[in-house]
Amino acid sequence: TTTTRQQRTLDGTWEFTTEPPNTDSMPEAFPADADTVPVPCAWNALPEYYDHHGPAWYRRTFSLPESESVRIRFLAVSHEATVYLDGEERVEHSGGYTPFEFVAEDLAAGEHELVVRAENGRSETTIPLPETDWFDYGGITREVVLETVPDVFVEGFDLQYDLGVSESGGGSEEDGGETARIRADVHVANLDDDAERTVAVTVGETTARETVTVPAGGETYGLEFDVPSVERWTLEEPTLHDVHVALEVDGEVVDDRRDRIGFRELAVDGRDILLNGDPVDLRGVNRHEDHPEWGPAQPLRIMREDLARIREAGMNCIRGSHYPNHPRFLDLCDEAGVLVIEEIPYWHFDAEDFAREDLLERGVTTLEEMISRDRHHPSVFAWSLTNECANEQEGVAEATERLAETARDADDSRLVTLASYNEWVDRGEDRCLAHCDFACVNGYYGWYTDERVSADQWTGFLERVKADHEMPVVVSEFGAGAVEGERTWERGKWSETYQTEFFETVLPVLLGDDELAGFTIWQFCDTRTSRDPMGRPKSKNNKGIVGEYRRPKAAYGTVKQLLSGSEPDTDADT
Ligand code: ADA
Repeated sequence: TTTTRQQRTLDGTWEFTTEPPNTDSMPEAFPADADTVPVPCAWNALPEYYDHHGPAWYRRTFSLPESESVRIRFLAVSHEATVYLDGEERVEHSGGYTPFEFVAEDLAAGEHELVVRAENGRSETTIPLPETDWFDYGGITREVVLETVPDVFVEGFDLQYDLGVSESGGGSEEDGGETARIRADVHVANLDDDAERTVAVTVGETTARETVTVPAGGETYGLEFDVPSVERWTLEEPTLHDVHVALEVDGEVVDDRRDRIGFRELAVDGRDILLNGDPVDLRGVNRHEDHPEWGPAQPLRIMREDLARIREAGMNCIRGSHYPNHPRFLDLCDEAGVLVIEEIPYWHFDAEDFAREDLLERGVTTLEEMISRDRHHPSVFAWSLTNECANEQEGVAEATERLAETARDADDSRLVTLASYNEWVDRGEDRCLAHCDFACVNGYYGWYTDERVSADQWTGFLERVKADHEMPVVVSEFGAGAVEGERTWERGKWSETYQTEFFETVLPVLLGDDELAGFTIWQFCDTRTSRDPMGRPKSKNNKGIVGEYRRPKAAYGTVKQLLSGSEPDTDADT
């Protein structure tokens, strides 16, 4: 992310204790007999702390060779975090899936102490709420990055673009590529007095510069310029362009940040989701960040392997249920040409929850944090606001509208959606989808019903959804639980054989409906549920088409075969 700053991750061994003398403020002295745990890691993935819910304390030191200002960024701490540097509280954060940071000015040379209070207990004011069908892992679950910063530095930047227009009116595919009209908002921080800097933004081979006087405290600068001959990001050719934002003095780069971007356009038209102007058939899966060994703190190898298996099955889309995934996973999706729906953990909120102004404020903040972190990933094509909330209630619709406006204000280049549930969709009572560009609907016919799965249940459901919602429709969840290895002649509930029958019945209906914009299967792998096991064998949500260790279930082969037997009717990726 930078070429100029000294940067290191504070991964490795941290001291750890779940029994501090005082749970609300920093312990005077860290217990001498404190345990140690690895970072990043979820403590509930360790046998000793498998069931620990509540606060826990982390401590480590780091050294600076000379006096410097440092920026310390936490990619994720689950779920609430308070960070102390040398005994002084520096930052508090709520929400286990979005990053936060602080800058410590002019730290002295020598050793410094970092202490983190993490809390995975949930309450009526946390997002998610206490009850979810995924486990409330606690801890420093993603990397902690420490970097030195000069007095004047790039705090961040937001890039937006329009394709096909240039100031001279030129730019077309015939000319060998389109022109991208860039608008870069560069946020520059200044820890000292007014300072002159040249802000330089480079996209691909094109650089725009502006020399400015940055006032104390900082300022945001908007640069607009054209990049000629860009290639679009498509599913088949997911072209990425480097972005480099630098501050220069006398032509020398004194600070910088880097990222990547992909150029593509999203829209909806009738029942279609359009990628670069062409309808795209979404064929995807829901993926939780979970693994028996690591919980949500997944090594790169697992991310790569999951993505490979998903693509191998013929899928082009992932719903990051139900929270922002690790940004590295999104990087992999950018590179692979896989589309992603990103969601905030508004899971099963009822009307009372939506009525709480403090909770809604938190929801707005979480949504803004997710968009700010991920706005440059071309793979992310939709922001999802909620999952199976009380969408039939009026107050819920108003609050959902506020979330939708937040998403559109922050980023109008992507689509907005939410996942509704078959119950109120069936009754025609969903008041929230009206605020979206396309509908996601979760359906559990053939699972949470007494009847076995049948094609009729699904054709009827699709007809009802389409009759009520004049927009593209994605079936965002459907599936059946199967305990790995359970194969039975009678195809009973919880068997791999019933799960196979389920997909053999439902997938042809979904694939055969030309009006459907797509689907995402529930779910990729088996995952740990919350403490209340919801009557689920092994306290897992067993609807994975692969097991918790990613061994294929029979359904994986069935899905792969059904998807390979029918090509998507899209030319979006050509
Ligand atoms: C819901 C929910 C998922 C999961 C699923 C299930 O649709 O959105 O998180 O709990 O049901 O397996 O029942």
